[in-house]
Amino acid sequence: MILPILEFPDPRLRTKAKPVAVVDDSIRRLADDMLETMYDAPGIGLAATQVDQHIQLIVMDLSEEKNEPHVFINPVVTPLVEEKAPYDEGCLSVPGFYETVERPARVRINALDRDGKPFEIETDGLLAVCIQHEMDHLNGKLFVDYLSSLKRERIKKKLEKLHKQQA
Ligand code: QAP
Ligand code: CO
Repeated sequence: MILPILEFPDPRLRTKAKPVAVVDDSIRRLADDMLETMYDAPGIGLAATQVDQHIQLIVMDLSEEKNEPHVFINPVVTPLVEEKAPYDEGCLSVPGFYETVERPARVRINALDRDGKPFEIETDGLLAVCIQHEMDHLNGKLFVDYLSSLKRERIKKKLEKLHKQQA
């Protein structure tokens, strides 16, 4: 089932997600719906916050063929280096806007998979960027928060105008 995606500046995007207590079928069903929603968009990552579900759940697929779905439950992300790397980021909740954001270049990810089994990855590149971007969603933060207030306000006004036209 394709779920509606909240768009900036919707205040619900500022909600802090709660940990998943038990990885059961309802969580797996939500993860599957989020993957379907992400592929349909199309996007490479989606946090539960963006579909108005305020639990610590992220889905991602960075593969060319869009055949490598990944699920991260209760993720913890730890920077491994002080060095920061720039990346031109976008977001399904900020459609049509891309801006450069700098984040720690290498991170460790600890999370549960869709079976509730813990795993650990150390990574850099796009996976490091994407997991940090999605973790921010679970904490109510958006990539536009890293921009100047002038840039953020411009994006907000343009999206608000589009939302009014759609209403
Ligand atoms: C987050 O973003 C991300 O503006 C995932 O019109 C982005 O999937 C992590 C999208 C960049 C790392 C680097 C954005 C689709 C998709 C748009 C996405 C749009 C249509 C964004
Ligand atoms: Co996003």
